[in-house]
Amino acid sequence: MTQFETLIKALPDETRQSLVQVWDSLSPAEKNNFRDLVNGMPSEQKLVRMLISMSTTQFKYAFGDKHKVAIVGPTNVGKSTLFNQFVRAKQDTAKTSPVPGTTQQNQKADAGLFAIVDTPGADAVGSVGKQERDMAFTAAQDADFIILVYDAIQGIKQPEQELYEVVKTYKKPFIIVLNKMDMVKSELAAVVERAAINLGVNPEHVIPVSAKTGTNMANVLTAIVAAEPRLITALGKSMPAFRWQLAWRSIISAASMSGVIALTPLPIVDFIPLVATQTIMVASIARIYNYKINLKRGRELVTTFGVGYLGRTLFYQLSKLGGVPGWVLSAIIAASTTAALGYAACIWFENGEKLSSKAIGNITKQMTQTMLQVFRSKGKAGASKKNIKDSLQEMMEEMPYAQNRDLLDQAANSDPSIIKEIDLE
Ligand SMILES: Nc1nc2c(ncn2[C@@H]2O[C@H](COP(=O)(O)OP(=O)(O)OP(=O)(O)O)[C@@H](O)[C@H]2O)c(=O)[nH]1
Ligand SMILES: [Mg+2]
Repeated sequence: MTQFETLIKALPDETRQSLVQVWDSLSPAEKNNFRDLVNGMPSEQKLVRMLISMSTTQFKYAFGDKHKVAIVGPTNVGKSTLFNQFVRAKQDTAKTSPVPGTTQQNQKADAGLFAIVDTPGADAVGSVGKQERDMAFTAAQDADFIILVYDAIQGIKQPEQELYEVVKTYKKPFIIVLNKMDMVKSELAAVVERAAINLGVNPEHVIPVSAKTGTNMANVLTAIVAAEPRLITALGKSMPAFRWQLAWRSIISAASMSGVIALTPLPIVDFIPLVATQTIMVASIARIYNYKINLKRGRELVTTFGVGYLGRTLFYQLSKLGGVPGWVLSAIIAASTTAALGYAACIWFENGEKLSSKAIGNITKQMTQTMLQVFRSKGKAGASKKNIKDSLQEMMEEMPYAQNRDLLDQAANSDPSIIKEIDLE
C-alpha cells in the first residue's frame, strides 16, 4: 500500500517543489481527502483499475482536454507494456515485443482520468533513431506529467543518464520508475540503489515497478494524480463509493458463510464459527477503510454491535408467523445480521460513529425481508440446504446495495415497524 510519506519521498526534488504549489491550492478538506486517498490506495492492480474507472464517471473532461501523461525511456524497457496497463479500450493497446524499436510513433489513448502517451525509445545515439528520439521528446514537452522508465536489468549507463538530464530541463512534474522488478527478486534493493547512484539521485526517488504484473502501479497512479488537483478531486470523490463496494464484497462472503453456519446441527457450538466469520469480516472491512486492527479488536467490535441477541429475537418473532421452513429462516437471519454488522462496521470506520441497535435492527429486518421475498418468489425449488451458500450469495449480489448504499442508509434511519409488514403467506 502506498503511504503518503513514501509517495512524497518518491518524487524527485523538482517535482516535489511543483507539487507544493498544487498542494497550496487545495482547501484543508481536500488536503485531508488526499492524504486519506494516498494512504488508502489499493495495492492490487485490479482494484486500481476499478478505482480509476469509478472516478472517471466523476470526471467529465473531453479526451482532448485531459491531463497528458507521457511515458518516455530507452528502447525495450517496457514503456508500451506500462502504457497498456493504463489504457481503457482494448483497441487502443500498443504493440509490445522483446525486439527493441517496436514502437515507432507516439500513440495517445484514454486512460480514464487522464490521457496517456506511449513513445518510441529515446536513447538513440547519433543519427540512427533520431526521428524516434525527437518524437519522444516532443511528447514529453507536450505532456503535463512524465513517467521516465528504465529497465532494472539493463541498468543505468551514460545514455540513460543523458536522458534524465534532458527530462529535467522540461521542468515538468515527473517520476523515475525502474521496470521489470519481477526479474530482480532478492537483489531489488541493491539494483534500485545502483540505478539511483548512476542517476545521481536518492534511492527513494526510484520507484521499482513491474509493468508486466502490475506491481506498484498504484504508486505510479498516485504520483500522477498528486500533480493535478482536478485528478485528486475526482479520485477523492469516488473513494467512499469504492470502499463501500469492496466492503460489500466482504459482507456478501461473510453473510453467506454465516447462513451455512446457522444450519450446522450443533446450535450452541455454532456461535463460535459465526463470531469468527464476523470477526474476520470486520477486520477486512477495517483494512479497506485503512485501519489495521487485530482479530482481538475485531472480536470486541463484533460484541459491541451485539447482533447475536437481535438475530435470536427476530427468529422468534418470524418463526411464529410461519410460512417458510425454519432452516431457511435461520440461514437468512444469520446472513442478514452479519450483513447489518458489516454495514455498521463500515459506518464505524468511515466516521467513528456507532450505529444504534435500532438502526442495526432496521437493516437486519430490511435484508431479511428482501431475502424472504426472493426465496418465496423462487418457490420451494429455490434453495436447498446443500446450496444455501450459493443461494444467499446470489441473492445478495442481486441486491442494489453495492451500487447504492443510500438504500441502506435510509433503512438504518427508517421506522422499525417494517417488521410487521413482512408477509409470509
Ligand atoms: N519480466 C518483465 N518483462 C517485461 C516487463 N515489462 C515489459 N517487459 C518485456 O520487455 C519487452 C519490451 O517491452 P515493451 O513494452 O515492448 O518495451 P518498450 O519500451 O515499449 O520497447 P520499444 O517500443 O521497442 O522501445 C517485452 O518482451 C515485454 O514483455 C516487466 O515488468 N517484467
Ligand atoms: Mg514500445
